[in-house]
Amino acid sequence: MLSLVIITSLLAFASGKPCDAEGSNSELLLSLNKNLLRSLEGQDGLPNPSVHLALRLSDNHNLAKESEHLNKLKNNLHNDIQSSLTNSQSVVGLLALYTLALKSSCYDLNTITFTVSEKSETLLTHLKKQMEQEKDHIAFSHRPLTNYYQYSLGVLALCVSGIRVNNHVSNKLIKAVEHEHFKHGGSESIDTYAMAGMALQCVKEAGSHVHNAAELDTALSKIKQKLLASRRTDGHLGNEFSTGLAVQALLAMGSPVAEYTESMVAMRTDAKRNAYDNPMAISQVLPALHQKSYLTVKSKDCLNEDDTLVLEPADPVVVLPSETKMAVTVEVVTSSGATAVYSVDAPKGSSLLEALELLKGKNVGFTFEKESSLWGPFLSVVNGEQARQSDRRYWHLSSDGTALSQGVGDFKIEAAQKITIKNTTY
Ligand code: B12
Repeated sequence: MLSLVIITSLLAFASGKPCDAEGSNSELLLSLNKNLLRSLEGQDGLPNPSVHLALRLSDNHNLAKESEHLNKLKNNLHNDIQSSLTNSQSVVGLLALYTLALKSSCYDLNTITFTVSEKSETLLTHLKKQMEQEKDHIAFSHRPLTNYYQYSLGVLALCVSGIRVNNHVSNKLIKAVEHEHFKHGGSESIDTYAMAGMALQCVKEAGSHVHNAAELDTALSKIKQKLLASRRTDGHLGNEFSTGLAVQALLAMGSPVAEYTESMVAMRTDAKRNAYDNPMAISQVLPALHQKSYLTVKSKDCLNEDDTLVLEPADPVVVLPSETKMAVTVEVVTSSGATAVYSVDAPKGSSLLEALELLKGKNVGFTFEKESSLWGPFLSVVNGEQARQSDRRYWHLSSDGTALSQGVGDFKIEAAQKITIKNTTY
C-alpha cells in the first residue's frame, strides 16, 4: 500500500501535476457541470440553447435530463423562433445557438423546419437566409442588423453543420476584423473577437475560402493578437465573462498551452469564488475548462457517452434580507442629457434589480421596465424612455463611474455607491 502511494506521488511529481491539484480541478469541473444541470430545473422562460451546448460538450452527462431539455428546445424555443420569423425579425444568434445545441446532441438538422408565408423550410435554410440579410445590411450600413457577435455565431453554426459558408458572408467578417469593428459599448468586444475567431477557423478548416486564403489568415492572426493583447495581469482575457470564449478561440486556433494556462487558472479561481452563478456565464466557461471549443461540435458522434452525472437534492437555501442597509444614489441620464437623481437604502447583498424595485415602490418618479434575455433581465425602459436596439441605444450601467460587468439581476449592492443609468448610443 505504502509503495503504491509512493509510486503515485512520484508519477504525479514527474508529470508536474500534483494529484490533489488535478483532483480538485476535476471536482471543480464536476461542480460547475452540476450547477449548470441544476439551472435547468428552476428555469422559467425559454430553455437556453447555450446551456444545452455546454452540457453536451462536458465529459460527464445526465443523458435523461439532457434529452428532456432537448425536447424543450424543440418545442418552446422552436415556437419562440417561429413567431420571430413570422414577424420578420432578425434572430440569427438564436437560430445559430439552436443549431449548435441540436448538433451537439447529434440531432438530424434536416428534420427541423419553420414555416413562413406558408412555405416550410429547414432551420439551416432559414439561418442561411438570415445571414444573407445580415450581410446585405452590412454592405448598406456597415453593421449587421443584430451585431457581429451574432453574425459570427451564424457563420460558426453553418460551418460546423457542414454548410459551405458563402464567400461574401465570411468576407464581411474578415473586413470587420480588419477595420476593428467589434465594440461593446465604448470598448473592444473580446467576446466578439473570440466568436469570430472560432467561426473563421472553422471556415479555414473547411477549405472553402480558397480565393481569399491570405486575407483569412491575416484576420485569424489579428484575432489571436487581439485576444492575447487583452490579457490582464490576473490572467483574464478581456474580463471575467469573455475569458471562457477567448480561451475557446485560442484552443480552436491550436494555440500553444502556454498562451492560455494563466487564463485557465484565472477561470478556476473565479469558479471557486462563485463568480459564475449565471448559467449563461457557466455555459461559456465550462467548455474551455474542458479544453474544448464550440468547433468540436463538428465532429461530435454522441457514441459511448458517460451517464454518471447525478444531482444530489439541493438544500433549500433561505436568504433573509440583510439588516444592514446601503445608501444607493441612482442617477438617470436621458438621451437629451437631462439628469434626475434619487436615493434608496438597499439591504447589503441585494441585487441592483431589487434596489431599483425598492426605489420604484417609493413613488418618487423613478420607473423602469426590463426584458428577458439569455443573460437575465435587460433594462429597456427607464422613466418612460426606451433605449432601443433599433435606434442603436441602450441603458448603460455604471457604479461610481466604472462600467458594470454584470446586469441588474446579477450585480450585488455590497457598499454605498452611486449607480448611473445612462441612455447611450452604440
Ligand atoms: C452585443 C452585446 C451587447 C449589446 C446588445 C445589443 C445589440 N444588438 O448589439 C449592448 C451594447 C446593448 C450590450 C449592453 C450591455 N451589456 Co452586453 N453583450 C453583448 C454581447 C457581445 C453579445 C450578446 C448577444 O448578441 N448574444 C447572442 C444572443 C443570441 O443572445 P441573447 O441573450 O438573446 O442576446 C441579447 C442579450 O444578451 C442582450 N444583452 C446584451 N448584453 C447584456 C448584458 C446583460 C447583463 C443582459 C441581461 C442582457 C444583455 O442583448 C442581446 C441582443 O439583443 C455579449 C457577449 C457574450 N459573451 O454573450 C455581451 C455581454 C452579455 N454584455 C455584458 C454586459 C455587462 C452588458 C451591460 C450590463 C454593460 C453596461 N455596463 O451597461 C449592458 C446591459 C445593460 C442593460 N441595459 O441591462 C456582459 C454580461 C456579463 C454578465 N455577467 O452579466 C457580456 C457577457 C460581455 C462581457 N464579457 O462583459 N451588450
